[in-house]
Amino acid sequence: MTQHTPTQPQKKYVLVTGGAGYIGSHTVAELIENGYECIVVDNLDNSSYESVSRLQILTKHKITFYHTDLCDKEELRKIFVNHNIDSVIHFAGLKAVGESTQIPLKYYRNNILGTLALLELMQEYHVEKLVFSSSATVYGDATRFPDMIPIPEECPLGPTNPYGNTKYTIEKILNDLYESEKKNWKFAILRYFNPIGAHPSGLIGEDPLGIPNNLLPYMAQVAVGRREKLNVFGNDYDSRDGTPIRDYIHVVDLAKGHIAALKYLDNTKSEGLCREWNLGSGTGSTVLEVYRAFCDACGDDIPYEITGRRAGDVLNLTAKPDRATNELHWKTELNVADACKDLWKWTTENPFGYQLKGVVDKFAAQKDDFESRFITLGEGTKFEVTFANLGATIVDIKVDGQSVVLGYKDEAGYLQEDTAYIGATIGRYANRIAKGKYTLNGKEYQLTINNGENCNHGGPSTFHTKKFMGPLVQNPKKDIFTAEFLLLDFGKELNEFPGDLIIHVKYIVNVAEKTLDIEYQAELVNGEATPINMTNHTYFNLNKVNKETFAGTELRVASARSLDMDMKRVVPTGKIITREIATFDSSKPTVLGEKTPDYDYAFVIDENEKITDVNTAKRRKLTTVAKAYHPESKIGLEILTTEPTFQIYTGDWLSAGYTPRQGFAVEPGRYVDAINHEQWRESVILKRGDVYGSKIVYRFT
Ligand code: UPG
Repeated sequence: MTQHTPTQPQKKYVLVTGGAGYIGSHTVAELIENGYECIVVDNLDNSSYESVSRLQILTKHKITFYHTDLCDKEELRKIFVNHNIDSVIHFAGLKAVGESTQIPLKYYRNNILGTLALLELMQEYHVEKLVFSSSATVYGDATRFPDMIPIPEECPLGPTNPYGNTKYTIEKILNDLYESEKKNWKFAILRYFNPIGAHPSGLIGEDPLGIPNNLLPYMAQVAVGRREKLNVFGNDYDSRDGTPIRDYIHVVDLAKGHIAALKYLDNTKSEGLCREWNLGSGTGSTVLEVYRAFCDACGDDIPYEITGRRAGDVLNLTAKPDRATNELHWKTELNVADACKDLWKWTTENPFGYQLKGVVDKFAAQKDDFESRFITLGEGTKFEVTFANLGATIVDIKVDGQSVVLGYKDEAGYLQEDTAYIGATIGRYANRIAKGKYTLNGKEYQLTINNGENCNHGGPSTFHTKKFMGPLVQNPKKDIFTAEFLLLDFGKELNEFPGDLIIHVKYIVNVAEKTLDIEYQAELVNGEATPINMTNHTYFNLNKVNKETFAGTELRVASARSLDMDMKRVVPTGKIITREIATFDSSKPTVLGEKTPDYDYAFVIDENEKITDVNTAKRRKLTTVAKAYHPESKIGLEILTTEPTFQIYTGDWLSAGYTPRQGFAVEPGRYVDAINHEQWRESVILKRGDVYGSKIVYRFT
């Protein structure tokens, strides 16, 4: 007998070609917002993977990415083989009108052949729905007709440049294909008017390479000083102020038009269809009107000069958007002022778009593996830090060109079985949980034992083997770089920790101050509560350039008060004792020798403070907990944290290609095994609706 179980609504997989580009990336954001799953394919010819990386942080969603050229049919085929694609939104193509007149063959080859390969594969793999990114450019100069402004879809077509001809040709191909197999195909052809603006988050926007052709990106570059002045191409047109009229449409509205079209294709009763829709606002604005709106948004009258007409420009391109309103139930909701405001936010927060000076993709596990990047921030400065997606790991820190931490050159190093968690983000639960057991909300959990009789650093669900999404890399101020990683820790596979977590790891690199701030944040999005305790597991050797071990390192700590340990079971007894270690007011530091002293103890900043809050970043001040200095390299390190305890480990069990005492770790965190100690327990239980938070700072001198 067939068993019927209630089925969840099936997610739609949409293949977005050109999804890393301007309109594509905004559409991916809307698709995810509307519950679709996306696969992005892009040759990154005129776009950057950063947009995809940022989209993952923006949407808190994994986006599968292929660095593939549509013209490479066999590579493209892999996507159809690997995924169950339901529909395609096809943006990929070259799009500069002026350039297309210079290199028409490249435009025809790229735009037409790419589309043919895509359609052939869609036919072969029975993917029948396509939304095509066409353009108002297919109408050419609609003012050649007496009554075609605003422009309806019925307006005769007549593109006037090779780029427009490619869009026109693809429309024809789609029509011919539909005519040949009417029942098989559902094609929505969207003719865009002038897309402008950026996502209101300021995280994604238009990032033209070289000198921008279009009005708004050009003005934005003038406003941030990258260009001297705006050239207004002619004020002798027959319009209210003599400058040409265009139908400018906010890119978010435009993106929403694609969702409307996709839903139309999903829901239409027709067996097949091939139909065009204008996506415009229906309102025309002159160049000077847009100029004024942009100056209002940026609070400055940017310089401009009226120059001669630009070849190929026409007086008026305004849409009649009624068909989209009536059939797709879509219309614009934002205006030119909104677009200018959002463009200004994008521009000021990303004056050089996605390309940041001082940020370098060092190497990935293998070419084109964008989930496995090693990204260096502050390249070429006196403080460089390299991060990996794997474990949101600190791969390297260079102070004045000298590496001061342990790390591997590729991912394989980090995935060795005898891992020492080098540089990694530790979670969901850092440090030991006695016998790997805990109870929460009346339920008993047994974790995998991986350390004596205990579970250390979260066991098999540990973060150091997980690929974090992102990073979102920004350069918000001179000398400051940030990299934000995100992990969906939905732990379902092992069921060792309850609930679904969204984990944020944000690194702030200040190259002038030589500081690295680490901010952890976690939010429970499903389930009632979970134990949590995060830290970073960097091993330092401040004298690495001179010696293999850290011997000679002078160490001081904030407090010698330390958790008493049951040394047999390697878990705290619950008592606090004093250990022999130099504190800040000691006359002499503790010098770490070749063999001794060997520490693997947690120290307590203030044993009288009752730590109940799961968010120390919010409630507690940053406190310096340890200071280290090596007289040979003359490099100093100070470690600050909002956490109440810190583990000092002199690396006496170092493994995975390293030998004992090549690096020492200082791991701030909650009380060890707090989940099993009533007096500490509250600080490691994250409940639904609360936010876990903590902060660590590494400051070098
Ligand atoms: N303009 C200037 N100075 C500049 C850039 C543009 O005065 O530096 C004027 C230009 O003359 C035109 C208006 O601004 O009147 C808009 O120009 P632009 O932003 O280049 O857009 P369009 O020429 O209208 O073309 C855009 C797309 C094209 C698309 C078309 C659809 O580039 O691909 O087909 O909009 O309407």
